[in-house]
Amino acid sequence: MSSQHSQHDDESVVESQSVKQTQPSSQGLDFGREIHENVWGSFYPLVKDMKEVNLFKPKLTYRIGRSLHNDVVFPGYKISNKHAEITWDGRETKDSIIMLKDNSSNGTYVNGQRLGKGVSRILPDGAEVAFGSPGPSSTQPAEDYRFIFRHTASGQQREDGFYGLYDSHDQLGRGTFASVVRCLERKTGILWAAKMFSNLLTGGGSSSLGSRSNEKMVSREIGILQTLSHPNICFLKETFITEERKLILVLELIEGGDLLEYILSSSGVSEEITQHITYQLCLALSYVHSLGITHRDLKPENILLTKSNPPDVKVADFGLAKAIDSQTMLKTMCGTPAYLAPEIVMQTNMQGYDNLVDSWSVGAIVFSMLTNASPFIEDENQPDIRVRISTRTVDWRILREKTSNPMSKS
Ligand code: PIT
Repeated sequence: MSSQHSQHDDESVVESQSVKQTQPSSQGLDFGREIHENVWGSFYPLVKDMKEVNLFKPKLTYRIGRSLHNDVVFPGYKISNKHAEITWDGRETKDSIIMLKDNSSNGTYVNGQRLGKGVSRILPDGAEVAFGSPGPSSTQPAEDYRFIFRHTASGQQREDGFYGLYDSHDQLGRGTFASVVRCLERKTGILWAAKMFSNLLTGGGSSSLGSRSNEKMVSREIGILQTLSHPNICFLKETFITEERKLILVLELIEGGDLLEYILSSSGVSEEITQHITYQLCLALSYVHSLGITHRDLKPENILLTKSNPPDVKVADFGLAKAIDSQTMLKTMCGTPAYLAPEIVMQTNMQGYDNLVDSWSVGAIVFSMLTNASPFIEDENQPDIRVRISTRTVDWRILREKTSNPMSKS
């Protein structure tokens, strides 16, 4: 166990005698990486300062609960005396099965789903298990008994590469080319976001996706992303290409959702917070522009927010748009690309626009924050998206109505 997880060992998790006897004496083990051959399963806490729980062979069933009669004791007030039971079928093969049984009043949750009192289910490798409540409580942060379960019964360590180094979890978002999932770095216990591309490197046909040159462009772009270091830009930690030639980016985990959700959830953003967000957005843009990088696809969905109040901005999806030509971009767009500058839509090759397109997007985004609406009046019946974007006009009335600036009122 790593030192950062060792502070509250005795209070938070009391393990049975058998656990203590068989636990390897080297407690400086990498978090979750070195799987001891006597361990058939491990619970890795999602909260810092909580100790991991290892389940040792040959004991097949571990009882979990508040009372000291259990093999694993969680002293939380939402934890039942006899909360749950976990059982390994004793097989040392890859297809061995581990069952989790819920005996509790407040619930045992697997990947957010409550099992129900008396109900057992197979516990897969990498599942998130929560005891007592599905997520952290805002009033009782110490009452967070959420873990990632690793099924290690076969004693096999996973290969290196993304799936060897990380456990992937719940989905954070889904786009046209990729989905983003929360993941746990086994070595450190740090949570990250993994953006998994479906076919960016392997797609084929007439589209520009999937060609070798496209792959090169993506790699070059990733190289740029890795050099970016700014508090308002989502940090790219590392990248992987899987055997199926799928691209995975490991990114800073930002848990406050995106700006689109934020605007919609509060039906628009106050001027004060709009100012706060816009300022940070401009800091990020000024930084990347100074490095000769243009985002080109800025929109509220690509602006991630931290959970703080007011939220801080982390711009995401830098540069990947470059790997996809404008034709493909237009084809894959849903609805109206309100934040896209007309010169991007009108251009026929990849040249001819610059950093100003990001400024255009900032304007449209500010408008959306203040009004909870798109800035443009456009012909919804116009089938050609190029004509539609280049002929639309700005609906200033709605901005005048919503903002408090007396100068803007007519
Ligand atoms: C998160 C949460 C989330 C999405 C992302 C990160 C994505 C970040 C990102 C994606 C990119 C890129 C830079 C950052 O180039 O829902 O923590 O393609």
